[in-house]
Amino acid sequence: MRKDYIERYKGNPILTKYDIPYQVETVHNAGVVKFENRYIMLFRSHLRTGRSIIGIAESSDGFKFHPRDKPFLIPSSDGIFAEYEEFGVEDPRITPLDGKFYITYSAYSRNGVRIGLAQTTDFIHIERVALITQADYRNTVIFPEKIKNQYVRLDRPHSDISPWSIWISYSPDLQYWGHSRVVMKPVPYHWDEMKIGPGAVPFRTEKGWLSIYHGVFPTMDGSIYRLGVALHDLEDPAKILGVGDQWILQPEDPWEITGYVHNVVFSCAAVPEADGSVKIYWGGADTVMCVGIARIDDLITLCLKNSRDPLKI
Ligand code: BMA
Repeated sequence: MRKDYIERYKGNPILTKYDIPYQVETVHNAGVVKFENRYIMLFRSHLRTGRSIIGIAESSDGFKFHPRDKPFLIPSSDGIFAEYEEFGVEDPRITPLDGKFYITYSAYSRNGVRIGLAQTTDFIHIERVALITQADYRNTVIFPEKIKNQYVRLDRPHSDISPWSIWISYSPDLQYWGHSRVVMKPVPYHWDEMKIGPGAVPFRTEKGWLSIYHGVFPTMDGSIYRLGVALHDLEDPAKILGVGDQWILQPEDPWEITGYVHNVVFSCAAVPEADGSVKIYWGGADTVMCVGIARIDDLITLCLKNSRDPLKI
């Protein structure tokens, strides 16, 4: 029998460029978090320059979002951040932690792509904290709790030798990161064989941290971006308890198959709910925002009962 792990919301796409009160060409790859009984979405938009900025929208139910009149984060015009955000800011992820919200984003410049960290307490004011990687990193998610008194993140460095894989690092202060090691690699001739990267900010379950990641498969018609799921040990997230051996979402709706970049579903956010479900948000074809619902237990079962080796290639 056919099994879909994610039930797509019937009203997809939930946010597009036509909803935004200023001129943008896409609305995609958004971070979403709950804040004061609302859902806040920080979404990426391409401008006609080809460079990206980050906008903000709010919702009472997690499905119908209302964008604000102005963008939330645009490339800095000040100091070190200006130097490294010159070509745009992309793919925000939001981590609730220490009574604040930390936002990681890709900062593009003539020096490559690296990760910026910003913080807010109210989603009105935003303050940049630091640039937390060197060049050639994307897809950085910070865990929403300190673990053994350390901040923990997953990220995805680029490499000429190894297929692009998911790594873990630790920090005492969110600025200086180390003790890095690889935790998960793509599998040859598998749906994620070309590269993988962290997607949504991991969330706590009874069985472990659930992490929605993206995996890419190369075809004669370009790459296909899909979503998978992995379960990390609660006390030692470098240890992966299981990786689901199949994707949980692939491009199927017309706005996922066709758009700015075709055949892409790309997630930066998952919001767990009290009823055992999780809302998973993704960008369709780098053009629109979509949402779907999964049962957390189903995702855990997939990781534990139908698993593959996280590191064997
Ligand atoms: C990745 C990033 C994402 C994008 C994806 C598909 O390399 O640029 O922001 O969604 O490609 O184009």
